[in-house]
Amino acid sequence: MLNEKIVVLSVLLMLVFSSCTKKEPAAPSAPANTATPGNTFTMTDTPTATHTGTPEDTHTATSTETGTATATNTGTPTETPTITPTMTPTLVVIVESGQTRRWADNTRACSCEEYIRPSNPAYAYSGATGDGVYSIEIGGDIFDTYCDMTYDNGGWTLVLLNSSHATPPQPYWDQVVNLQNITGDLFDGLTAFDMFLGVKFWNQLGTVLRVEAGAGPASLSHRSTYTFSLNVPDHFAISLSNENILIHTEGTASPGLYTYHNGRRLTTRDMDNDAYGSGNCSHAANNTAWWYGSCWSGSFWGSGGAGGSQNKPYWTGSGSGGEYFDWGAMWVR
Ligand SMILES: [Ca+2]
Ligand SMILES: [Ca+2]
Repeated sequence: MLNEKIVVLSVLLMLVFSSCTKKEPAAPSAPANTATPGNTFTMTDTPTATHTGTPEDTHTATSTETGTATATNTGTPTETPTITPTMTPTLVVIVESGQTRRWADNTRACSCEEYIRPSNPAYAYSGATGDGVYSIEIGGDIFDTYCDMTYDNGGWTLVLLNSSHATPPQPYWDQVVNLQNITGDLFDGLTAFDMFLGVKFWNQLGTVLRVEAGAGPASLSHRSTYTFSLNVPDHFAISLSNENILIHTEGTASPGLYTYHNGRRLTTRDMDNDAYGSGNCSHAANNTAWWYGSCWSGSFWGSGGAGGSQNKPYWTGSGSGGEYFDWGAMWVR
């Protein structure tokens, strides 16, 4: 019974409280904004920017483009080319003055080789060319001598000559070293004088010695060439090598100058540098200067006019058995 009362009471209580707490939602109010969707609005802003900081930016631009540009010109060129004329320089040639030759500007070459093949391109072997007497200047010393401008391309300077038409020079040491020792007439052809050019000049004229002998310059029996030099501090001792026999029509091919006198020192009447222990070989050969040994076999002065030998150029030997000729010469190139 009690339980039934509680249930009833609970139902009543539930009904009472339920009726006072139930609340209906308020009706929605009309929206304040009545804009219709679909309208277009344009907003106009005025942006304001404030830049602060240090405006010292550094910008680096890098280009890495490569390629080849090709252009082809077409049309008619209208430029007129400018032609610069090539000037032909006036070369200094050879002139003959008196009985000798020199350069037209009054200077002189230092050898016959320098005349025919001048190292200075301003000079030319032209004008009064050919075989004959030329003026040579070496270290301020001037002398006239023959140039052979014909044989084997020319350029040969005469340094020693023994012609049968003159007596040999008899130079003292200073003379055979420094001077041009001449007897006879230098300007009357290659058979009219004897000459021993100062040996201090020989090395300046070239490195090849040409030795020849015969009845005359146009009728040779011998001709040979050598690589040569004179040893100045050793009394101008002569040094010959690389023999080349070019003409040999009789007798011995090699001259005594090469087979006997090569390497010997020069001796004069006042300077005994020979290998003869009993005196001066020059005194036995009429004071002629030569590269004496003890004493000679093939001196181009022969006896010099003394003793029993010929006063002529010897190719080899001495005395009556030697091979001698009327004419002998030495040239350097
Ligand atoms: Ca002579
Ligand atoms: Ca001696």
